[in-house]
Amino acid sequence: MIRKYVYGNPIPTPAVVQNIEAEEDSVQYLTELEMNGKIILNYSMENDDIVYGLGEANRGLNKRGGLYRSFCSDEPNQTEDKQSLYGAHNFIVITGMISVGFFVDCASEVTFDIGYTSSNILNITPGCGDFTIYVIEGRSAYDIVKQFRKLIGRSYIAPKWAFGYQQSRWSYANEDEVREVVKKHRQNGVPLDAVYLDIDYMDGYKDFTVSEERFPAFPEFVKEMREQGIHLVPIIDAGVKIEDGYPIYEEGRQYQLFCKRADGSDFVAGVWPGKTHFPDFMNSNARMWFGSKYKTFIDIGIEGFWNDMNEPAMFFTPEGVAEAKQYLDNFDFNTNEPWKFFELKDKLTGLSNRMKDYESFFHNMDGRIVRHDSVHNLYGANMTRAAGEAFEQIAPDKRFLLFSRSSYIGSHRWGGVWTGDNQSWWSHLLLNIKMMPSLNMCGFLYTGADLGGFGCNCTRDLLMRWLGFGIFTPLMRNHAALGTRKQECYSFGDTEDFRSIISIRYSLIPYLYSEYMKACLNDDMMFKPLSFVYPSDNFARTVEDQLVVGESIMIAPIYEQNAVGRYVYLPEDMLLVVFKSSSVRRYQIMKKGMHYIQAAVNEVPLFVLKNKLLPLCRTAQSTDALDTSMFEIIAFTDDNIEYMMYEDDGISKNYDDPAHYVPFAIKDMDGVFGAVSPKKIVKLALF
Ligand code: MIG
Repeated sequence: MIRKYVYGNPIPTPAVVQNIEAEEDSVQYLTELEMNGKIILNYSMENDDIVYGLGEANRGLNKRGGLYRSFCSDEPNQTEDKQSLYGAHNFIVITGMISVGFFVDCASEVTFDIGYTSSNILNITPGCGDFTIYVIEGRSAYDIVKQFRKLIGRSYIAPKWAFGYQQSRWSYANEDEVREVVKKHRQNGVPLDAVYLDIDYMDGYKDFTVSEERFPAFPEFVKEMREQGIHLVPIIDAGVKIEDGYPIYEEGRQYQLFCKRADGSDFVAGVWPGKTHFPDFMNSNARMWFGSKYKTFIDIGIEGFWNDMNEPAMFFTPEGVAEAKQYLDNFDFNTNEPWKFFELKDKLTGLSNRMKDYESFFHNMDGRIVRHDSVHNLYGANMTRAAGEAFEQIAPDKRFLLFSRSSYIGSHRWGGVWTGDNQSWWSHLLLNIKMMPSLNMCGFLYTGADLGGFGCNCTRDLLMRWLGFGIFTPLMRNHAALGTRKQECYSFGDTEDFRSIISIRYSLIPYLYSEYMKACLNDDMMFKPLSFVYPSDNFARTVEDQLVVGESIMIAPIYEQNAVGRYVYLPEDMLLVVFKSSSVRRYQIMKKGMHYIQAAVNEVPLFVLKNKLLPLCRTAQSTDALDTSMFEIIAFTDDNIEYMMYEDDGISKNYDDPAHYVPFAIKDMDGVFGAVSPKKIVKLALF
């Protein structure tokens, strides 16, 4: 049951697809308070209520005890105290004696004080008086999530090749560096499907251009890479360089498609290209115009993009610099107030992403002029939408890879997200694990983190453990920042262990892709907290570092340095499978309860659920080369069971064809259990 309540005159967002009549009476479950002219929606939590949600947010799976501010932010230093990351996903579910969900559809900032100020008090404070709130009742947290997912519509569906391993770095400087990356993977037998082009492929950081010097024959190069099973994925930044003669700048100016200052002039911010204008993604003409530019790359065979800097991130504005300069000019070095030093420092370090700058430019939302801060959280989402809608025009029957840094619920229908600038820290591997189900709750299914960590120098053991988790995430991309140690898996000496781990991924792709597709098509989650699958198990409710992935497996990733194993809680009997490589494994049936399991740094454990079946194919060097006519089956059962595998060509869009469902079954055939399927079953490991 979903009820809708409207406050003031909300700015439309793309979040919701169902038409629900607004209620006349006051909101259920929440008490309205007012402080400093703002409405606070207040809820009293029970001691053992769990609060799930908030998508891409910091801290645990249970969000209690924290203060979160939905305000899309370029936050490269994601320490535990940070309240805002790149997305604004205002959906939470409270579950305990009763379960209830709230979605605050609000284009400006929203804060969630979830027992931070007072342990049992939840306060939701929208930044303005104009918003819509949806109250969702259901039998359980999972039931509420499923209703919510129907409300916000079917998630974006990635092509199957995007389930391959992907390598990125800021930046591979030219053709030869990219060739080298591909060659080293292939030579070492490490599977690979994509290489990313970060900002330096462009000519002067100008969107939709390619540097002649670095990539002198780009269309031919794209082809050359495709012939080796590699997709090139270029980055697209939000800001458009101000440069006479650059067509995108000229057109944007001519047709008034950039964000404007109060005086009507185009707003200016300093980003990678130097001075830039921001396309007005809140405007449908601007979206159409910017979106059409992706065609330049699509025409030469590019099939995937990542959209960056779309919070939007700004290094500085001319106004900000002028203010700082004035402050410096007036600074009294003879001051006997030494704390003035900190003010001075803040003036300079605070030049980026200043609130004052976000309050100084305007959008033209198809006739309605709005100040940026009132729609801040929709900017990146509408950049994703611009690209997604353009792809539908350019090649209506084809899927593209698309993911964004900034997002809002609603943009999950046009693209995925990556979780931005994490660090090569063990704690960020754990954060990656905890974020996956939260992102799934909010509709973001094609998602993943920078494996190995973006900032800081990665180590061999960290990368290996991180990949040991990353082999399960739809986006499996190793990415690292400029200036950090090389992070490709051949950069740490012997590559054999990396080859083994990444090979496991490829043998899992038919299962992972199938579970991903079913989650997309049924508005479901691919990564679930244990409590969603074992709702009556009280201990399972408290487990945050084990996840159920699809219908057949539970994972318990190892995320501690030097660990040779970990404690795992089993809510029922399960089959432990420790992968040493895609084909070398050891098995152990384990009883419900707490266990210590061992898995060396080059091994990956997973658990097959009772009466479930896991299909594995033979590994390959790229998704193109996967042979899905033959399967090995691992099953944990003493009964007849079935698994429905979703399989399609991975690129076209006729998702609902029943021919895409391939049954696998374990059956009693004259007193002997065996596996049957239209596919060839080459091996059966039945427990
Ligand atoms: O200011 O394009 O999050 O993945 O490598 C940094 C360079 C801009 C931030 C992205 C990161 C990317 C980097 N970008």
